[in-house]
This record gives sequence, structure tokens and C-alpha cells, in this order.
Amino acid sequence: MKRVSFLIVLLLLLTSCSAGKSKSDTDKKQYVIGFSQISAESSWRERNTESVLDAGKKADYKILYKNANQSQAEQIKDVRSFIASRVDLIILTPIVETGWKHVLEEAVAADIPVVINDRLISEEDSHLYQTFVGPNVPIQGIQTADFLKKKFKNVPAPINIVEIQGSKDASPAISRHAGLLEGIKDDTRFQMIASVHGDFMLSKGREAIKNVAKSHDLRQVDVIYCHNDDMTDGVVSYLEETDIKPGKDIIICSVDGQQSAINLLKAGKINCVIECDPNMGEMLFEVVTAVLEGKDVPKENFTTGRIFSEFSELNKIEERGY
Ligand code: GYE
Repeated sequence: MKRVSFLIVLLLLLTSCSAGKSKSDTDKKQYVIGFSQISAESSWRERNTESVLDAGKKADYKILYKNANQSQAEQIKDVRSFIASRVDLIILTPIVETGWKHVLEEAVAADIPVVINDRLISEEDSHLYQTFVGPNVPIQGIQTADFLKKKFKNVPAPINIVEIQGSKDASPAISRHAGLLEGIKDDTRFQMIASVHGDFMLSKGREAIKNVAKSHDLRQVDVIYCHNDDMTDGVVSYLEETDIKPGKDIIICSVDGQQSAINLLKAGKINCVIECDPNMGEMLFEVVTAVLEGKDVPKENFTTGRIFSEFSELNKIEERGY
């Protein structure tokens, strides 16, 4: 009998050790995070989604992921569904800057903190979210202007710019436009002769430049400024069907820094790419953790970006991964 109870005690001891986790580990709450993403409009966006989902998993959060297929109405529904499920925190990548007031007020009323990923919402609603993690977009327009001033040093006026903007009312489209204008405002040689939207998509970028060509003689255009690399791919593919040489007859500037753009830069078909890093998942979840732990976090957490151009050492650029 004594021997049997000794064996039982030993068995109990062994099973409690083999679980490998202390009681406090197993009791630790797994937070549930709702992540409302815009869509998969660009390679950049696909990498951004992967980065967020991977980092969330690594940090041991349960992520409820929803893709709104480019619709703000859909995104608002997605956020409401997270509120109804009583998630612990919501990550929102807002497709456009405005129109979030009501749904964010509902999140505040439900005591669910919101962290904004990648794109900003308008200033007046900034009290409705905790913090922002993403690129400092206005700087990207200014960096493009700096490149243009260097490239066109000593070239007489006029220097005609055509701009292919991202999606209408999206914060990176608004700020990349404003950033460029800010950067060239002290140099009157530059003038923007057309500015159209290409929705951050390759096919729409191609369509946009094709439409510009109907109302403008592209031989009079000195610069095309595209708000992202996918649209640049579309623009270059269109120009290559004409007798205009992209990167030579027209200087092309882009934003994002995905592999396709670096390849075009190396081939001399575009001239400048401002890096916008989509790999913000890790930074995002550091911030999410701080918010959930009730710590103070800065209102804006910016990723950094480099400038790749025909003036850079292009063979030093590492594989981009997006
Ligand atoms: O540049 C573009 C994407 O919001 C900064 O959205 C992001 C932009 C990015 O579709 O490629």
C-alpha cells in the first residue's frame, strides 16, 4: 500500500513538471486583437498585412483579421463586429482620412482602445484613438522634391510635373501631394501640370497615365511623380509602348521601395524611389502591448525610410522582400 501511494505521488509530480508551464503561465490571459485592414491593393499592402499578422502571432495575441476590400463602409462594419465581440484592442488601417468619428466613439464607449496602423485619420478625431504607428508621409514628398532639385540643377524653367496620386482622400495621397508641393514651393521652375488618381494600383496607374496622354503631350512632361511603386510599374509599362523612354525622356519618381521599383531603378527606367517600410508589425505590437499594460505611449510612432535614387550605390540595396 505504502509503495502504491509513493507511486501515485511520483506520478502527480511528474505530470505537473511535464506540462512545462507554471500556473501563472497557463492563467495568463491571451488578448484578442481585431485588425481591420484595407485590402490587398498593392504588394506593399500584402507585406504590411503579413508583417502585422506575423508579429501579432509572435507576441502571442489572438488576431481577428478582416480585409475590407477597399470599402470604408465594409471597414466600419468590421470595426463594429470587433466591438460586438468585445475584443481587447482594435488595430485600424483607415482607408481614408475622414468618416471614422461615429464608429470610433462606439469603441471609446465600449472601452476598447484603438491603435491606428499605417494611414492617419483627420486631426479632429485624433482624441478617439490611442496612438499611430506608420510612416511619416509628408517627408516623402519633400524628399522627392529634394531629389528633383538636385536632378534638375541648372535646368531652366519650366519643369513640368505630372502626378499620379494614390486613392482619393487617403492620408498618404493627401500628404504625398502636399509634401511635394511644400518641397518645390521655393523653386518656381517646377509646375504641376496634371494630377490624377491611380488608387495605388498597377492597372489604375497605367490607365491614369494613358488618360493624361489624351489631354497632354507627354513629350512636354519632364517628371512623373507616382505615389506608389505599383502605379509606377503601370506607368512604365505604358511608356514602354510609346517612343518615350522612361527614366531618360521623363524622370520618374516613386514611393515604397518594393523590389519591382528597385529593379526599374537599376535598369535606369526610373530615377528615384522613396522607401516606405511596410514591415511595421513589430513596432506596432510593442505599442499595442504598452497600451494594454496602461503605459503612456507617444501619439505618433514613425517608421523610417531611405532614399534610393540614381545618385545612390544601387548594388548595396538588399533584397526587399516585398
Ligand atoms: O504606399 C501603398 C499602399 O498607405 C503608405 O498604401 C500606404 C500606401 C503605400 O497601397 O503602396
